[in-house]
Amino acid sequence: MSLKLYFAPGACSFVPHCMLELSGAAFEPVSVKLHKGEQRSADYLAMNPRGQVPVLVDGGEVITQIVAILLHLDAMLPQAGILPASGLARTRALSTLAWMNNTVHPTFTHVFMPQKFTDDEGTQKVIRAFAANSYRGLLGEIEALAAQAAPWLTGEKPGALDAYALTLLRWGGYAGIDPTTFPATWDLAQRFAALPAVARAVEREKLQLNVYQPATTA
Ligand SMILES: N[C@@H](CCC(=O)N[C@@H](CS)C(=O)NCC(=O)O)C(=O)O
Repeated sequence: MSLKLYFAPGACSFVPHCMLELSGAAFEPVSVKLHKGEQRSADYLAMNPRGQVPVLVDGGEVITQIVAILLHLDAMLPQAGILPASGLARTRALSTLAWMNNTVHPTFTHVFMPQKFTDDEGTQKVIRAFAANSYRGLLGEIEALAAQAAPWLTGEKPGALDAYALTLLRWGGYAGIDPTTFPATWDLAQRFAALPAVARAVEREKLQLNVYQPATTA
């Protein structure tokens, strides 16, 4: 088994990055600097024409999309506890994972990269403000889930949903949202980041958990 993970510090690739660390599997982490446009280099596009992270390379197979990567890792490394193994617990976890990936995550993309949705700078500002407000509501939904965590979002074992919740809450800081205003999610994120395996991913990505900066008034 040869596994290579292309990740970008602070990006959604943190989710599979943590899962690989939690699993204990050997893998080669490859950092892609999105702010330098490395995802658009000819070599990277030859591997992933969509120019995004994460990419998992398993032997000769290039796998993109967080949900597919997580399901692939979960099948290969069942002891890691990426998702509940079976039954309704698995169905519910997949439902939340899909929602995080197809709703919460793209809402943040409208805050962080409004230029992907319009060339017009004025409209970009409107999109950013509208999406930041929607994003706050979505973090509220995650907060309700975190308030029920026992002790993790999918039960006794830390898994993919905890890593995604941390990532999404952390991104909120860039949308002007103080993570401590979601106390259950903030507590979950801090506990998750403190796990030794996760701490290795945090260290490799040089992540600061709370990136919120209050608006300064002149
Ligand atoms: N649906 C994709 C989303 C991946 C995604 O949005 N990746 C972002 C980082 S969080 C990215 O690579 N952005 C760089 C770009 O679009 O230029 C997945 O689930 O993997």
